[in-house]
Amino acid sequence: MRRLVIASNRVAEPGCQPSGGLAVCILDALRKRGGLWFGWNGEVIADDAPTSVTSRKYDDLTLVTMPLTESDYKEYYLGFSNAALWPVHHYRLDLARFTQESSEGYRRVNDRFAEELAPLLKASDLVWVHDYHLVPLGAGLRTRGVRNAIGFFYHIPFPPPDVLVAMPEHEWLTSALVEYDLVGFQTKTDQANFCRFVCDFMGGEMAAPDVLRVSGKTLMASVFPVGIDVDSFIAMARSPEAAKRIQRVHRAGEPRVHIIGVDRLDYTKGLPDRLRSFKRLLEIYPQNCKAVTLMQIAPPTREDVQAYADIRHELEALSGEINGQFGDFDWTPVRYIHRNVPRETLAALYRGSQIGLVTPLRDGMNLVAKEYVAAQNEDNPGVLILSRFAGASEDLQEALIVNPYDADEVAHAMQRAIAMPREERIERHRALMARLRERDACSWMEGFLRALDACSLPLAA
Ligand code: GDG
Repeated sequence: MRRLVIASNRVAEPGCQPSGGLAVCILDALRKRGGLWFGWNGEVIADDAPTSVTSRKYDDLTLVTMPLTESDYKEYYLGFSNAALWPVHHYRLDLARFTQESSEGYRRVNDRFAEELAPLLKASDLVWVHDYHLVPLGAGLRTRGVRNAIGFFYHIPFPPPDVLVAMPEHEWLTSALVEYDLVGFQTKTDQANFCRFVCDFMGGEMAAPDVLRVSGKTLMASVFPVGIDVDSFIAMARSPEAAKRIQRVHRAGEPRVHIIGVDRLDYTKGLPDRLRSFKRLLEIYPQNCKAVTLMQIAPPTREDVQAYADIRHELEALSGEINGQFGDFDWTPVRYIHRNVPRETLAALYRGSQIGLVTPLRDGMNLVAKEYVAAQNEDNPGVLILSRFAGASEDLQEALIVNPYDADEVAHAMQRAIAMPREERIERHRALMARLRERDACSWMEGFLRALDACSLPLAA
């Protein structure tokens, strides 16, 4: 079996409990195959400090990490990655900030990563690069003579060509992208946007389904929807500790219906729109007053980027407004928690909530939707309300699919979920669970690696 080399912006610590099914799966695969995980260690050091690489071995797994300097952090991470690429890829040109400085920082860090990673590679390694921070890493490895099969996975959406071309660096970025042997996407829409860009703007052509020919090269562009580690989530949600947590939240006299939202506090997640929809629920269906509570968990993220500070203020104002207008001494309509909550608590909160409200304005996949489904009691499951703009909606069609921009539509969906008979909830949940199992975290990983393996030259016997 070929050794697996993973490069991602951040590297998870094998000692600590990884925060997502994805990290668990990557670590698992790396341990099984033996492998190397390369990326930023999360540290930010002074500009004049040496940026040395640290290598640590855990049996067959090697973690190779390096810090970022203050300028790297500002220009590569906060700047180009999170204030330019992230909004553009989520169709938010209005929030994108392009500066010469940040694009240079992005090139510099990717170049440094390529310089450090290239000498660590063996000829037979499979190299898998993750996400928008590291688009040019593959091209950087190629210029350093690396001929291995290199794959790239886009965790976020790939925008339509008309949106992408508004980004000053789009030609450079896409010419780096086609240096990969395999580019993976979450959905057919993302894949189609990419293929359309390559054909209409780069003079490429579709040589076969999923196969592109451009600038004398051939590459695969395929769909691999990310999944979750279903069984570990079920186990967490069914544990006796989870049952105790649910009981604590559902104290006697508390509302009958609990709605839950869990999202990093990011403008792509549609949180203000979600609160406005909840407000509409209380206005259109006043019988829900004192009977329904929305718990929104929104841990802080990228707070040094202005757009994130703005969304926080908007959300605090909106939840205050709703609680002020509708709340009573014995009922708080919105419970807003701006903190990171332990994963086990999340699983319990999902299970104890009759509605999972997942309404991003644009999302690559959205794992919360899948976690909510996995955590439900199959004999009396809750209802998932899911935005049509989350990648997960391509698969999870048995959810109540909504347009998150239409507050009334989402309010009606909440009312429908509140009134939904148990048999219908069970039927929908069963179908959703089957899809979750069909496409879980490990099958995502294995599917991508199989396709990447097929791009490699045969191993010598
Ligand atoms: C990107 C793409 C794509 C959230 N709050 C807490 C917490 N979480 C966990 C959730 C879930 C994860 O974070 C969030 O995953 P999402 O998929 O919803 O969103 P992004 O972070 O934007 O991820 C996305 C994903 O990559 C994978 O490819 O699906 O579209 O944007 O697992 O449970 N976990 C804990 N405390 C919290 O407060 N412990």
